[in-house]
Amino acid sequence: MPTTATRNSKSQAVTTDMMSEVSKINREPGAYNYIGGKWLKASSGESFPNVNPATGEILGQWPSSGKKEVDGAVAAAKRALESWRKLPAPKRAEYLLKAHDILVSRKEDYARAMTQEMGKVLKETRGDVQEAIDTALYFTGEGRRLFGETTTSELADKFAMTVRMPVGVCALITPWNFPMAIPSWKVFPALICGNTLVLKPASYTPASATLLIEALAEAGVPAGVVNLVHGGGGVVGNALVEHPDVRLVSFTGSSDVGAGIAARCGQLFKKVTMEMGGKNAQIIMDDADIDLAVEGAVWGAFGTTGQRCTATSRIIVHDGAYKAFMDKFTAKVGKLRLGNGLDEKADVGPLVSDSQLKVVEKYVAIAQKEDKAKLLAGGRPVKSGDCAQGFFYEPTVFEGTPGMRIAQEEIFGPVVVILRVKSFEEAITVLNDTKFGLSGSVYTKDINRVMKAIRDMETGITYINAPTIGAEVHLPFGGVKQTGNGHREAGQTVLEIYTEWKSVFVDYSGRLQKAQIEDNPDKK
Ligand code: UN1
Repeated sequence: MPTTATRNSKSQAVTTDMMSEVSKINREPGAYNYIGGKWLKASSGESFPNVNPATGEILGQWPSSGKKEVDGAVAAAKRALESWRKLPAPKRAEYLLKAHDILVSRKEDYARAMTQEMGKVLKETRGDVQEAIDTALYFTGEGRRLFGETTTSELADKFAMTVRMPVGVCALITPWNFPMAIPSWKVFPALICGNTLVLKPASYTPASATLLIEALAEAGVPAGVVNLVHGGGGVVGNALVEHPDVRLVSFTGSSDVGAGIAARCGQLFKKVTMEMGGKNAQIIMDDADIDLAVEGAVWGAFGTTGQRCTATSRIIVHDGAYKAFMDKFTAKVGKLRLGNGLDEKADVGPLVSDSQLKVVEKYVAIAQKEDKAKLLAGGRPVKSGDCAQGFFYEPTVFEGTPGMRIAQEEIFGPVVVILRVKSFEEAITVLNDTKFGLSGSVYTKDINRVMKAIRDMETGITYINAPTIGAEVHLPFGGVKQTGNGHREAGQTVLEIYTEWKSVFVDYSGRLQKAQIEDNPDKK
């Protein structure tokens, strides 16, 4: 997942206040925190710029918040909790449905704004908004489910059931690569379950999260239920984690940051969910449909400029498919068009920032000097023509071996490594040879291999004849090993995150019955 990095501010060119074009809120300039139902600036008066990674333009100034804003937001969320948790879930769902309708009606405007601040191409930011729309609708429906269970009691005249309770005030810390979808995965289920929340979005993509929160504010969600605080992870994120009234922290981001948050939440006895790194692989067997596998590999590796936690960063090719696959794959990679994501002709946008570009440069240097991998395509930043001012890097392909650093460490950029194998068994072993376990894919027509892949891949998501990216919101999302800490977002499984179970016993015998101590009295 994305690393937290310092924003590059070398190219401080034209200022275009992008939010004034897309937002429907009439606000003071820079008042993008949403606390207790009010749009506010940071009390320090300080701000940070939002930079378009394709052009270097500054798109706006965002509040650099501190502990004061966090305290205000958590206090507002705590105050709002009493009435929000008691509002029947179908009523809570009505707000979600209104927010859904707003997102549908503004999808195109929001996607354009998101491409400007994040860089990925328009068809992908449209998909990002669509993922938020799908999530809103799915959890609207959940308002009339939120099922518990009824069961029998071991004692006579006693009824037993389970009910779901909200957890309380939730702190949601989200990344820049899916700047609306990932906040929506957390915000909508948290709300439908009766929690109140404070969202801290990545500082590379403050507008996308703000537009999502605007939709909820406009839908009439009561003041304090949803709060938004912008600023750095070191200040705002930490203050949220430390705050005694925050009961749950849900984090998506880099493994380094996640490990620190998880450890601290452990000490503080907070519920904590993590979604972090991936080193996802696509296997291409000798019986695969090669054209399909090529198309999938290009999309999986270079979609979102490789900046997905589900991105394909290793391609495991069987000897029998090697020549046919490699010829077509490298040819197709060479034809990918880099450009500003607003240009419908661009296939691949820039990296999100100069520091992310530097991470890619660092790994390409490691691949060549330390790993001694063979460079097959790309390998250079692009600093000319339409790409002159942005953070662009050529789609890059190496051939290497499983132990190399580029085959083990998450790069989060347009770099993929080819690993050649001799058998299906070896392919699965190589796929599993990583500390991560998010997503994996196999291209084959052999049903026995398909079933073995489903059984043996150590991943939270497995694709058959499809790339490693493309999860849908009604199925669990997350991974095994160091990708996470055992939770799953999306689908029904996310309810396990945003609710606590309560077991309820109703004794209608009119006398004291002692579980485990007395037998059913009728059988005495
Ligand atoms: C991510 O990579 O951080 O499955 C999220 C996918 C998208 C979500 C990706 N639906 O690729």
